[in-house]
Amino acid sequence: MKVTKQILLALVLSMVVALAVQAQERVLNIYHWSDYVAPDTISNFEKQTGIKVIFDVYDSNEVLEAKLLSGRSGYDLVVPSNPFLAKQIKAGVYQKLDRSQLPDWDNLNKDLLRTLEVSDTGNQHSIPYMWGSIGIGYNVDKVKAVLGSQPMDTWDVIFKPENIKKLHECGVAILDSPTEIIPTAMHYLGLPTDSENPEHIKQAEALLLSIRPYVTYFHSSKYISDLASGNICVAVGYSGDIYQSKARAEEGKGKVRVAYNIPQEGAGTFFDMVAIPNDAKNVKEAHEFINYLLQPQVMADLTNYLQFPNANDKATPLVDKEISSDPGVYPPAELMSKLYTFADFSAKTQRLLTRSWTKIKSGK
Ligand code: N2P
Repeated sequence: MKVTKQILLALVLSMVVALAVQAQERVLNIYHWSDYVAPDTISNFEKQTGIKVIFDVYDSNEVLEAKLLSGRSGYDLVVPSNPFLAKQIKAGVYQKLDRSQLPDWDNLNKDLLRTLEVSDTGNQHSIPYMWGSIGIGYNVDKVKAVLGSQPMDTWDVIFKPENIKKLHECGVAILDSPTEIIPTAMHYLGLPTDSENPEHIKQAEALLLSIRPYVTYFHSSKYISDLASGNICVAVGYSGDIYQSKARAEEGKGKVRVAYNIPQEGAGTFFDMVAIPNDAKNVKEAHEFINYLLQPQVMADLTNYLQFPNANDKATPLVDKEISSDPGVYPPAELMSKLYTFADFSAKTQRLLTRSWTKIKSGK
């Protein structure tokens, strides 16, 4: 009898301790793009707040969307690109942000916020994280050896079979992203990039099929290291990711020289948006993280490391001059006017794009 009492007491005590620890430990589950934070972004937040961050990554909107629509994602914070955000808001995936928990909201650029209302009316569910373009990254020396004097600031490099055929010798990667690459092909053909006309999608598909034999692979993150190491010589990729590749190449003894161009015909831009799913468990912690992202120094550090522009006005003076004056990162007005955003396609068009993409990838 005595022993049982002692055991019972010990059990109760250990339960109390466990509960106390649990009550103390605040956590935040983030699902974010790969290669999209600076080395100390998360650890600094943890140090400042005592919140433990569980950080998982994806490299495509499609992967994130599948998780979100499957019901319980288990995440407190996610970062879709704006057309996907729009669709997911309509599907009821996100909760409204509580601005009273975001005292630094005013640091955001008001013009950009207005523009982003096309995806999120009143900016009620999201804040912009970073943005960028989809252009051409390349290995300066290898490409010159293969293409000679062919200029690299044009989509002809990719979409003219005679060019890409030569580049195939040293390796070509293209983003595995139907909603971004099919409109890029439509734009090259002079078609509206938000067209839902199946004929237009067919034409883009035909163009992509014509270059398919010369594409080494479709993938949305592998090209960063492959371009840096010289495994491939061209990548149609996200601007900042190509700059990260360039930085990695420079660290690796500087043998590979990587450059990035926004083609002069224009290019697509994406805006990645931070939002809180409806079923998030740690909503207060999610708001704390969003407000942390609104700090000018945090955002400037991110841009300085990742070389994606941000939407925080107060961060701009803190961005390295070398980066803010680079036309591939911050496009000058003339180039800016040729950039377009990707459309929020209807479910029907989305299905057409997915079907088309499967054909393109398999080359049939
Ligand atoms: C980070 C890529 C983020 C840009 N690796 C794509 N939206």
